[in-house]
Amino acid sequence: MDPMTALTPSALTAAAVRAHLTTHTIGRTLHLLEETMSTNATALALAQAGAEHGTVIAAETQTAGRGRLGRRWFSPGGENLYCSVILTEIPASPRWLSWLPLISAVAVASAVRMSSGLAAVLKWPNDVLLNDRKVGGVLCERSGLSAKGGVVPGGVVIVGIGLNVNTLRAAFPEDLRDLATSLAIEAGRRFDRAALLASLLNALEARCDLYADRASEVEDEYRSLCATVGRRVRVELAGGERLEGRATAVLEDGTLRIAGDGPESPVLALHTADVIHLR
Ligand code: BT5
Repeated sequence: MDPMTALTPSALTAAAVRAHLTTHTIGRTLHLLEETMSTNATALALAQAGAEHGTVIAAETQTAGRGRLGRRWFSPGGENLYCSVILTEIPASPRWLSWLPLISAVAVASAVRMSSGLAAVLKWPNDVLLNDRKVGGVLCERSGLSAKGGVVPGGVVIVGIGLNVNTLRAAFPEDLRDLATSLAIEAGRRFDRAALLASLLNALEARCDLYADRASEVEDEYRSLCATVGRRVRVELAGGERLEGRATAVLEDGTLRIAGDGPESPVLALHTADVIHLR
């Protein structure tokens, strides 16, 4: 049988996800939607209405899936994972807040590795790559409001994860065809999305728990998965300015250190930026 058709794409069901879930909180309340504009927007609204820590919203398709900095996330129906995790109980420390997107990317890469055996790596800050193409992305959004409109410690953080699972090359829009990939494209077979979603949530809870006890272990796991360090990169800075140089380290606050080319060039620590890996 053709491995691409061996597993008929099936709808995500809560029962199928739960069968693989080993978490205590994340995903124990799970809302599966047929369609929404953005699971992050839905999750923010639910969080403000009092949804509990660990609640997960996943959708078969998004009509306005969002990326960082106002960009869009291509979200075709029935093939991939689009999910958002509501976190209300994370410490309000700057270290947690700046590392959470990176920790989440570690969880995605580790779930991909465990489920497929493919060597997922990270591009700073939180792109998940297979063979230099983007297979997943993370968008963390914060709101300082609790159900009653008061500020809660650390507020609410939504961890939004998009992972291309079964989309085939021809189904990507032309502008993404050379930049994006999916597990199916890389592995030559389809994947069970329910098992993958559970594995992703299991990995996220494990990393958050470990971060609470031994933060530097998870930070080092990020560094070991991050393919940006040591690479030559081009950076698009705010205001459209560009810099070329070498990424030398991910620092304690999660920023990326870049040494610009040439003796006069600056050494920068980037908080948010788009980094392009150069050959
Ligand atoms: C991200 O943004 O990578 C974060 C994406 C997070 C999406 C999830 S889906 C569930 C949750 N709900 C939401 O509404 N969002 C989250 P960024 O680093 O800005 O990357 C966006 C860029 O990636 C786009 O400008 C495209 O170039 C590219 N892109 C868009 N869709 C893609 C896809 N499906 N696969 C790979 N690359 C894509």
